[in-house]
Amino acid sequence: MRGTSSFLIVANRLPVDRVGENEWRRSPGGLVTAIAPVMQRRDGAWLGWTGAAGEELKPFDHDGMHLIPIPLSQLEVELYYEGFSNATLWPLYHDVVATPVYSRVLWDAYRAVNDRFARAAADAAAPGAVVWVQDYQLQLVPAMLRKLRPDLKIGFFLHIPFPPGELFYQLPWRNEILEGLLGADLVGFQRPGGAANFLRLCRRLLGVQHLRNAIQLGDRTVRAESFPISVDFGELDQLVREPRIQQRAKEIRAELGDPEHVLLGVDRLDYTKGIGQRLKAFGELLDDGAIKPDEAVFVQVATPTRERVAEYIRLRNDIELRVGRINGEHGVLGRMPISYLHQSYNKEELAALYCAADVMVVTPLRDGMNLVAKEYVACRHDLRGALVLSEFAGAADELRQSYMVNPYDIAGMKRVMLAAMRATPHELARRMRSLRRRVATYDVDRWASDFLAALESGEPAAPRE
Ligand code: GDG
Repeated sequence: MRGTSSFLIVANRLPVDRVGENEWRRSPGGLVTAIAPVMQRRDGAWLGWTGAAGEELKPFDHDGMHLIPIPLSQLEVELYYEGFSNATLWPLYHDVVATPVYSRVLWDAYRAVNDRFARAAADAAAPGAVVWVQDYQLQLVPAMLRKLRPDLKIGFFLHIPFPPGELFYQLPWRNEILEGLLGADLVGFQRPGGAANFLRLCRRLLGVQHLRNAIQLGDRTVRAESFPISVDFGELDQLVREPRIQQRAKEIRAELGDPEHVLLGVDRLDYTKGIGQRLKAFGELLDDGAIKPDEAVFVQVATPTRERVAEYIRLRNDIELRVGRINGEHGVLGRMPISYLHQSYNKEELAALYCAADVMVVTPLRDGMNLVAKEYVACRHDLRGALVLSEFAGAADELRQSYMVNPYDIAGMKRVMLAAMRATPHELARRMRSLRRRVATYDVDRWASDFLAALESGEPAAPRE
């Protein structure tokens, strides 16, 4: 059977969220924004799960996109999604900052679900179609799909880091994962280091040689390259120029008691994000008297995520204990030094928060890219605001003019946070101007078009400055 779509995205989730019985809203996030126009131009389709277990839906159209739901049972959600994806691969690929779970039951479910995605893609794709598979939940799909449909052009992009051999070797199914990825014509990573790890592991574990970034497999060439993802700079830049957003930013500062310094963290509540480390550093600055409780407020938005996975339940308890201690020790009636919000916000409120923050604190222990850092930069046309950024975020490769920190070094983080708070407007503007130039040039559109151009031409991607 052959389908009719000449461009397919295959991702764990569909790019929509349910808002009513049968009503959908486009999910927030750059990936959809970047890809939607390509979908509309090329008669494209998007395959993915709706997010509800046990739901079987027919394909439907939304917002000019053709959506093909892939069903997952409750048990598959537990084994494939919460299990192998988020309790095995996620910690393994993020420096084992939590201990990965290795279980054959989880692996079997991962393989079965990948197979379902591959079959659905094989059915939907027109002859010679371009298929772009997304992320760590679907690493077996490229090879499974190639077996069913050798006529397709298959790309794969990994949104999270790809680990070095020292860590990847732990995985009992390490060869299967590499073979799965090698089904693609182009395997994309956030950083050059990810591509290098992948090529080296293919050589060591599978014995396939590479010449620069290319592996020759019979008559097929597989390329591995980096394509750092980005944000929709234009959209954010325009949004924050609206008076209602600026007004809201002022209100936020007033609601916080108009402190001299507003520090901000925005993350999914994930153990890779270094939330505990940054709060520890802030708490110690208060303990030391380096900052006075009425001088600074730290706003930490910690969006709920993966709430049924054991490590996330533990993390939430740890963070909330820490926040409680710091606020208990340094708060005064009606004024707390940390404003902790375990909630999700809409795009406008998030943009207003970015505008209200003097210091954006992004301190992951390991992160594929980190879009929050780039969003903050895109929101600061006023050239004020400092970005404190972990050297372990993919974004650190590009955002060289940020205040760089090692999140494991609490003393170093304290020093840099203070320096960011005390920087002169001139210094802030100098850094922010350079950061903005980078994010404006390499936005998410550029990411998608660079990847697709490299996939379709079979040529190496154009070098960046
Ligand atoms: C993975 C990789 C890589 C957060 N809270 C709210 C909200 N967000 C948005 C942010 C940002 C996105 O979620 C988070 O993206 P990150 O890049 O920071 O992190 P991950 O979720 O871990 O993403 C990462 C990314 O994939 C892309 O390849 O950069 O390294 O781990 O856009 O703004 N959005 C809204 N309300 C919230 O409360 N609307």
